[in-house]
Amino acid sequence: MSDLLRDLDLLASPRFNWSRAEAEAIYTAPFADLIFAAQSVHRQFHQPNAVQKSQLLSIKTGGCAEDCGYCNQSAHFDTGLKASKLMPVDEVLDAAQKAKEGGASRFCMGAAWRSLKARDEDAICEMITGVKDLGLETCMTLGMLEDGQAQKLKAAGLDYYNHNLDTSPEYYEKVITTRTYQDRLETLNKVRDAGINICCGGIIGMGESREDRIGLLVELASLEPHPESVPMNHLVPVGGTPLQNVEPLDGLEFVRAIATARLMMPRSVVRLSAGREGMSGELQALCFLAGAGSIFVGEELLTTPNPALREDHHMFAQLGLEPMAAPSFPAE
Ligand code: SAM
Ligand code: DTB
Ligand code: SF4
Repeated sequence: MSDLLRDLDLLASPRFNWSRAEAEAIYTAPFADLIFAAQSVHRQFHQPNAVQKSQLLSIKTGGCAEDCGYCNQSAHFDTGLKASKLMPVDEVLDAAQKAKEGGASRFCMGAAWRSLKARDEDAICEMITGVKDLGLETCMTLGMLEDGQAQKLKAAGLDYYNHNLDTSPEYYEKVITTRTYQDRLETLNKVRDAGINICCGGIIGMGESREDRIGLLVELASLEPHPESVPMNHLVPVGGTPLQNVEPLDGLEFVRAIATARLMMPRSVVRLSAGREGMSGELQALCFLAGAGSIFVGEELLTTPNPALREDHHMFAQLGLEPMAAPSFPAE
């Protein structure tokens, strides 16, 4: 067993100075050693049989100025998606109410924007306050933020801001050319400074190398403090995007990435995010064993399909999982 995996007490204290060699030693460990260590650390800080449920809504769909090579919503690619304007606040609140009735405890609203414009701030803040008043946690993902905008979102009641690093710095420029890694880090700093919880993760299965996956995990674990929420998305291949025909990834690579995230960021909630529609129940069970503590529920993610509620209900029953009422982030 790798020395790094042997000392479970050491692994339980958050570190922000992981080297790629250390991350690689964890990621490539014998599978049973990796899962044993991930489960052991998971059980110190998280409920082993509870999974938090979030629901997504695309509040502004398509026509995005960015060229993210995986995305259904970029105006640079012809994916056949119909673009629409920002949704009216009352429709967003109706959808949030339904998400709550379906068992979600957090409502995540996503806009296909490069950045949040001043003219949309008031409507976005009304959505946040309205969703919060329904008794749901709130999450927004709106692209880059200018100085002062994060404070406005916080004042409206925003709990989480999602802004992903997506992949390693080297692979990033092969997938996205219209913004930089540094742009992402700057927005994350603004969110952190405003006192909003950070939801930051990436996408696995975009044709990146194992080293890129490890590079992403090192970048995420270098954020200090660690992101409270770390979404691990499996690429949902979308016709018309540059990544539509990417070679499918072995499912165990995804499980290794989740387990390594769990071990490098022990107190964060690691989220089994996009891509569940293409996964077997067994693969999802391995992701939970590896330390995933949260999923998206509802038949749609932002623009692509997600398993039906009844399928997830069945999976929870099979695995003896309970929905987590209030997601937790253990104090340092
Ligand atoms: N426009 C904002 C941004 O990029 O930050 C917010 C919305 S964007 C759709 C949110 C995240 O969804 C992306 O950062 C990416 O990680 C994920 N995502 C988008 N398309 C995906 C796909 N086809 N498969 C997996 N994840 C995807
Ligand atoms: C995240 O990391 N995954 C979610 C959420 N943050 C916004 C989005 C997944 C999108 C999957 C592709 C789609 O449905 O358009
Ligand atoms: Fe736009 Fe976000 Fe899609 Fe990139 S991931 S094209 S920024 S909606």
